[in-house]
Order: sequence, then structure tokens, then C-alpha cells
Amino acid sequence: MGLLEGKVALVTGIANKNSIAYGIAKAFKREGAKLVLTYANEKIGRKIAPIAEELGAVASIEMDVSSDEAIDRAFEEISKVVDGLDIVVHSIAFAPVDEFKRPTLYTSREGFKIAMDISVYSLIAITQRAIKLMEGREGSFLTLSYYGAEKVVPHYNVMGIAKAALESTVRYLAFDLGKMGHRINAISAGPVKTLAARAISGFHLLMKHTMEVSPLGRGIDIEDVGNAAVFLCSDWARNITGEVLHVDAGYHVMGVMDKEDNIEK
Ligand code: 0WD
Repeated sequence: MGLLEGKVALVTGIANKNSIAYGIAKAFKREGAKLVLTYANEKIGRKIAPIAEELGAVASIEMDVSSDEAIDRAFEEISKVVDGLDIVVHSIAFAPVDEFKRPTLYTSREGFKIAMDISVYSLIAITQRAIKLMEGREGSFLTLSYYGAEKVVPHYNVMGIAKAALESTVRYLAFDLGKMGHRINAISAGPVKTLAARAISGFHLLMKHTMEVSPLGRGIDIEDVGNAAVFLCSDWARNITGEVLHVDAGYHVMGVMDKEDNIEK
């Protein structure tokens, strides 16, 4: 029997088969979860229709998280296709591409607002609606973060600030949700080549560096994130909340990073 047998999972943020959310949805399906997908706009919706079919999703629904009305409409639809929700995956982030091209010092007010709104506030907005569909269940929420929340990663800029806020949001929401018996955690994933990652200058160097200096001497893939997500959203993790789990081949534990030390591998 699968670890998520009988559970209903809402998975946001699949843009294509490289998306981290796709790796998560695939692992959830393997473990027996029933899936509902949401996408940002019509164009992505058309692109992911075959993915929704492949995953046997109950429904695939448009939800642009920049608008409360759009989120309300999406949840109205979601409530029509499932009796309730056990799991919600928030795999959404955005900042205008210019913000990755200039130093953090010159972040624009508008770029800052957009990054925080789409990448952080959306988690709160989605959670507010989702808990209404979790009554009588022990719900589990999951979001995606990155090491740039903790340390300076050149070019990650305002998104690092947003991820720091996102990780803090996870802790504050854990406190509120705990009273209802629900949990919320984050996975801090190592670099994965996705559409969103392409916006970050020098991303390939970041991937190479991570592979060279991480204790395991390798990178990670969306399957790794999917498997960790299954654990965090399953009953095996029923006393884990407010946590940020690193799925990064151990990169975050390193202080001095000299690739020569890894040369034996
Ligand atoms: O190395 C990486 N790729 C890492 C990503 C390492 C660690 C964490 N992450 C995080 C990202 O910051 C994000 O929170 O994982 C999450 C998923 O990102 P991803 O899988 O790397 O990227 P992608 O496949 O592009 O999915 C992100 C999606 C958007 O795709 P595009 O490329 O169209 O921006 O976020 C969604 C959208 O589907 N998104 C929105 N969804 C609803 N409403 C919105 C919006 N307004 N804006 C973006």
C-alpha cells in the first residue's frame, strides 16, 4: 500500500516536466494520492494538459496567485471536484527578471513587492482557503525554498530575501495550523534546472559548484524532492511541522568549500 493511499493532494506550480512540482506530483501518484493540479494561466494550462492526464489528476484548474478573486474562484472549483483536501503543495515563486541582473542594492520597490507577493504571500492566501477543505482531517502543507534564504548566493538577490520570509512564514503558520491539527513544512532543494531557474544569471555555475563541494559530491533531481515530499506529507511525519528539510546532497552543512577536497570522488 502506498504511503499516501486515500489522501487528496492539491499540487500547484507544474509548468512542465522539469518543474519540481511535477517530481512531487509523480511521487504522490506512485504512493496512491488523488491529485488536483493548478496552473498560473491558460497558456501553461494547455501545456500541462497531457501531464494532468498522465498523472490521472481529478482536475486541472487555473489559479493565478496574484489575485485573491482568482484564488477564490479556483477553490470554488476545487471544492466541486473533491470532498476535501489532505495535502497542499505550494511550488510557486516569481520575481521580475531584471531583479536578478542587478545587485540586490538596486532592487526596485515594484520588484520587491512582486517577489514577496507571488513567492510568499501566496502561501498564506492559499492556506486560508485550503483549511476550509481540511475539516476533520490532519492536513499537511509543503512549500519550496532554497539555500539563498540562509546565506548570500550571488544573483539570487530579492528571491533570497523572499525565501527567508517564506521560511519564517512556515514557522508562523505552523503555530496557527497546529491548533487545527494541520502541519506545514518546507523543502530547501538544491539547484535543479527548471524554467524558473533559467532567470537566474550563472545558474549552471551554481549547479556545478554544488555538485563539486557537497558532501555527497553530486546534484539532486526532482525525484529526490518528490520522495522527501512524500515523507513530509505522509502520516510518518505527523509530528514534524515548521521544519525546513534540506534536499541538497548535504551542501548546506559545508563551511569551507574547496572543490579540491572532493577530488577523490
Ligand atoms: O533550482 C531550483 N529550480 C529550485 C527551485 C531550488 C530550490 C527551490 N526552488 C523553488 C522555486 O523557488 C519555486 O518556489 O521551487 C519552486 C518551484 O520552482 P521550479 O520548479 O524551479 O520552477 P518552475 O517549473 O518554473 O515552476 C514555478 C512556477 C511557475 O512557472 P513559470 O516558469 O511559468 O514562472 O510557479 C508558478 C508557475 O507555474 N507561478 C505561478 N503560479 C500561480 N500564479 C505564478 C502565479 N502568479 N507565478 C509563477
